[in-house]
Amino acid sequence: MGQIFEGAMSGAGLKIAIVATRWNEFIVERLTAGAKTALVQHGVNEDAIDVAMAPGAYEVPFVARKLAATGRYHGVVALGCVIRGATPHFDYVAGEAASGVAAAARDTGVPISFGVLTVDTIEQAIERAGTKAGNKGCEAALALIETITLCRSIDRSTEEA
Ligand code: INI
Repeated sequence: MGQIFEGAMSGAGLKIAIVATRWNEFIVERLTAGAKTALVQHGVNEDAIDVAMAPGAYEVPFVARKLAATGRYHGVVALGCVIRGATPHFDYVAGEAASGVAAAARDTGVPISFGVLTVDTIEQAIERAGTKAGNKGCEAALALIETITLCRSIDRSTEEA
């Protein structure tokens, strides 16, 4: 049987950056708090978490890429909240946030998790920012730890081979 690679949920020793937006700050500050709590609960030192404030979700990929490219972080958590309005603006901003974050992670080789809410209403945003549908900032932080440690496990097996 082949090998199974898995992440571990330990963030001890990790250095993490969070990029969060000023847009919809009421929601995004809750996502940021959720992400920080999850990271610390899983062993990341509070002093090892840096936060960069981007204007809006459209700028998140650019800032995430910048943080990743410094080489100072094991991973980046991207947080924001795009709420659908009456115009197609939502689709451009939300689309760029999602594809831009994915491209930044691919191009830099640094894991970047996606905790940008894309919702129709403010109520849906509140539900996902620490109320009845959980906290997507927390989920993004956990996904990041899992991805970082999964990559380490793959790297270790390559070194052993
Ligand atoms: N930015 C957001 O983060 N959320 C939104 O809901 C939003 N809306 O609705 O427009 C938004 N727009 C700003 C955008 O992200 C850029 O900051 C702006 O276009 C300047 O580049």
